[in-house]
Amino acid sequence: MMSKKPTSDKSQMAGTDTPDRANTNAKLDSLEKFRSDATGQALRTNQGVKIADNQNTLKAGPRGPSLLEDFIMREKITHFDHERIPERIVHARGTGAHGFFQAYENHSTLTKAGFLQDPGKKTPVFVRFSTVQGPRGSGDTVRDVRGFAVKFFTDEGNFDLVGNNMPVFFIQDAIKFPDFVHAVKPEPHNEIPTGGSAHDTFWDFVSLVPESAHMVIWAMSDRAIPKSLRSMQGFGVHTFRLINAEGKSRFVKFHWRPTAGTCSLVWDEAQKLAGKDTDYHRRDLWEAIEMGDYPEWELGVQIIEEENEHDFDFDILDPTKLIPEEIVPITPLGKMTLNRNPDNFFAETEQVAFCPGHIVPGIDFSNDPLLQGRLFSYTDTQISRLGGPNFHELPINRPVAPFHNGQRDAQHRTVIDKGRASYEPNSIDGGWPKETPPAAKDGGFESYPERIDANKIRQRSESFSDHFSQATLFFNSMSDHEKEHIIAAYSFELGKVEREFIRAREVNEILANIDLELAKRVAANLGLPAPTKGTVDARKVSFDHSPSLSQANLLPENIKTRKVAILAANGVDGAAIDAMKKALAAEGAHAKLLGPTSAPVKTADGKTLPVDASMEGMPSVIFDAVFVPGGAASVKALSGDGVALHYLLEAYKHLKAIALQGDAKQLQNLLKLEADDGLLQGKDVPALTKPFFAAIGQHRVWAREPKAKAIPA
Ligand code: HDD
Repeated sequence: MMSKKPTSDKSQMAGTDTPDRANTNAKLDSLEKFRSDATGQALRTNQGVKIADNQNTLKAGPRGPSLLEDFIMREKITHFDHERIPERIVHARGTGAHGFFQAYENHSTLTKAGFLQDPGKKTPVFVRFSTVQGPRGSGDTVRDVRGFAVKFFTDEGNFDLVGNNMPVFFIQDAIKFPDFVHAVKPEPHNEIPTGGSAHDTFWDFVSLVPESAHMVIWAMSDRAIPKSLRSMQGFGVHTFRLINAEGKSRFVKFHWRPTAGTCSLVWDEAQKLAGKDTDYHRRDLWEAIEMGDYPEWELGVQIIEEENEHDFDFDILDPTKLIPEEIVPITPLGKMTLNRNPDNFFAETEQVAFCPGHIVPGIDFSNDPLLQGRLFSYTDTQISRLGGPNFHELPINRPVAPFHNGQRDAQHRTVIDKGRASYEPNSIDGGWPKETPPAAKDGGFESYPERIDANKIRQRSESFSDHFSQATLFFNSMSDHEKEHIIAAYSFELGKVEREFIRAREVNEILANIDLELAKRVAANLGLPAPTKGTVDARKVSFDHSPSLSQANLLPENIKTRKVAILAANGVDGAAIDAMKKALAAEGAHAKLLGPTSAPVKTADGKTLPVDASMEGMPSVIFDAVFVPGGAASVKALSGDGVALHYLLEAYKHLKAIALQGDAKQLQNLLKLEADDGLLQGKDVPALTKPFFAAIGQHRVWAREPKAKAIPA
């Protein structure tokens, strides 16, 4: 038998195609294009066979049994049967968007990371926001931490900044993560509650684990019910390192600050939204991008020189601690803009795979024990979630930096690897691909050569032992209304806990160590004896107030993208609607006209106005403010319409700005509502706009809150 002639080594070298291979590759490229647009294309099987009948299974006669032979039906059903992949063990509910990041200036003194050097360069990003506790189909507005994960597709490889909307975490060591997650997830016997932490196992765990105290008070604050994903801050949480071309390392904490300001829903609104619009946050982000209201965040860092590592009252490696901005201000690095919605939720948002271990030269890890554990967990979880180690080949995960290495095969390999040498060193493929030594620019990744001289032990550092000072700092830094919300949230959540000893432990052993007044108020709401002192000695800390932690100090500078409902019925003053719409548009805000039904309304001067929705279709909870124009007949109709009256009462209860023009002032009397800075009457629109917009700019009329409590929910 004649032996087959060996193919020449040269023809197998990466990048050198045989004619056959070039042909196959060209075909694959055009296939990819073909698949992305079905216009004018025939329906086919996955094997490319054209389908003649997509309505009927192959059967033995029109009334006979189905035939196993039907490869078209079997292929379709088999594929369908496997459409779902495991959801993320945490952060299952999420939504994503594309955009770009641009540095403000050259940050080479701080880092050699390429994407932070050139202010003219736009680095593509993909962001996924998420809740933590609930499954994929759970509500958006539940009380929970929000994930804030950003994948930077830099020229030097992918950098994932996988953070949250809170700057600290529940635990200090990754080995506790499964315990924490088991406790916060729905209870194992009945899988209740979906999406929230108001249940025994969560409070059992956190009341036994004082290191969680700081993060839990964040979770009981308004930060856990953000108004929108666009109005959340983001935090890298851990301390990282930035390293410049000279090899100088500095510690940093990453911060994202939204240009839209940081604000939240009120609790009753959040609960109602969970039912009235489960997709509220997802929809808001999607619509903002579609309308061209591109959300923006500034990326900044708090910088700590190596020599200052031990200058604080806490350990900067402890992820349950933040560094107050008043001590270390934020240095802005650049801006991220989200400007494109995904084409396909599954392919992009569901299949995106983040990992804190995805970093680029110029960035490095610290020894935070939570971060160190995360470096393992994320890649590991993708292997079961995305079905194997080739998830980096999925289009949404592929780096823009071209790469070659000796990794081969495994499930779902899509790259057709060329060449014979899948090992290094080699002499067959010219020795390629080869290592790149570290360098100031375009060098290989090099870990910071931190000196470590230690015993191998399982031990929590003594410097991690103060669990309450920063929880107290957070509570002290809140405005009065934020403090009230925190007290209400603890009372609500603990009120759902069945076991009284868990409630009591949280009050006496956690809250009393944060703030005695907080503990007493919550105890009173739960019918528990008031604690008289904490169980641990208060530490002396040098810092006990940080105004930058209060959302009262994080308001936006304008009312851009705010949404205003205009309520109208037949006989409405059409000119007032036009004037208000124009005035809002000039500020970049949006108005929707709502009628008693989805049918158009007639203005007093006989024009027909199409409405955007009925009042039930777009409830008050999805708006920032309400405007009711005059027009005697319209106001009369609204006065007798329970939905319209409830609309106004609900907006009032949720502390929103309400402007009543002309005859609409009667509604205020009818509903017996007291005027305040946000409940305004005016003869015409120009008289109303200034105070109305000022009230919208304040986000909520907090001074109204005590009165609004008397309004039925
Ligand atoms: Fe995590 C997902 C954020 C601690 C293990 N985490 C996940 C996501 C975010 C975070 C935003 C969703 C990413 C996406 O949208 O796909 N996680 C954090 C933050 C933490 C943190 C800010 C603490 C500072 N996580 C943490 C620890 C572990 C994990 C300590 C395990 C030891 N996290 C995971 C995970 C997930 C995940 C199980 C689930 C899905 C995934 O990774 O891709 O591996």
